[in-house]
Amino acid sequence: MSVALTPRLRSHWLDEPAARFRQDVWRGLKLRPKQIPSKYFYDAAGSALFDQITTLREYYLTRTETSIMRRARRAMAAALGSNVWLIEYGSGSSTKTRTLLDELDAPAGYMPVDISRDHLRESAARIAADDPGLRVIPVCGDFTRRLRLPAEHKAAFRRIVYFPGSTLGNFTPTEAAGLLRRTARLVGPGGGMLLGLDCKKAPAILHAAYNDRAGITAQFNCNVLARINRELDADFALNSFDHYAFYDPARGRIEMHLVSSCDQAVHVAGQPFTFAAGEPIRTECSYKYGARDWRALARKSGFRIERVWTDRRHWFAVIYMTVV
Ligand code: AVJ
Repeated sequence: MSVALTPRLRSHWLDEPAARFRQDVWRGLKLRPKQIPSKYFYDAAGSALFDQITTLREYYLTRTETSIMRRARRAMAAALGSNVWLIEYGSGSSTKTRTLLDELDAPAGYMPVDISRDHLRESAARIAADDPGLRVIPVCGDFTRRLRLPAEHKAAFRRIVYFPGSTLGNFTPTEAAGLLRRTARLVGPGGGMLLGLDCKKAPAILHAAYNDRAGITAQFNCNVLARINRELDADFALNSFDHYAFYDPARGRIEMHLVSSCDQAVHVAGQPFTFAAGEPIRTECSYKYGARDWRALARKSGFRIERVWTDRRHWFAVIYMTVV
């Protein structure tokens, strides 16, 4: 379905049916360990909590990436070239994007793709209002699946997928390679990808970033249960699940869990699920990348790395790659 907001701002809502959410939760709670896909964090409340996380002292990711974007925006714009169509995955509130869009030479258009509809609508409208010459086509959809994007970008000289925020970290290495291969096919020869990745670093720093003292990350984690209660007619007792997040240096990933504090039964859309005291639900994996990791990933998926921008401490990297 397309909704005309303004002639320049034609939105596409490729929403998943509510049945898919229920199916994913049922399926995940039957796995051992139990799991809930992390993309379901981002309802309105979850997106607001995530925005709050990005301002936390311990959560260095967003701040670091934003400063890399500010410092390197000229070089990035020069590398990307003129008349590009920018497609953004997981655009959220699009603050970093504006830094880039402002610097690009005569961009052909901007297509933000996000699963969180209200967030997307607001940020797309803001960008369109700020830049009256720019075509903005927001697409509400799930880029973890095969997406059929509206065709407008095909008219552009060059397509660039911007995937900031280390959101790729939520994919397993196999899934990440699959997503990049599909992206390479989407942008085609001469197209490119600008990818923001959180780097491997001392486990204590990573640990702190997912265990903030104010407890916002814990709220963000628990919010997915509140969402399931509300949208899937479930009865999770929110205060009987505890936030637990840790870094596994062998796998190079943060894992977030919600751990049941007692033996209990929960119903989700009529289906019962039992939890033993101490049993976890894994709600997120967040992979961290070293140079070797992103080189291997690019090679596997048909990209050539053109440039890498990073901060002084090498805590975060923004990688520009083109299709070979
Ligand atoms: C949006 C996936 C990059 O993994 O750091 C923040 C989400 N989870 N705090 C991340 C998140 C817990 C975030 N990403």
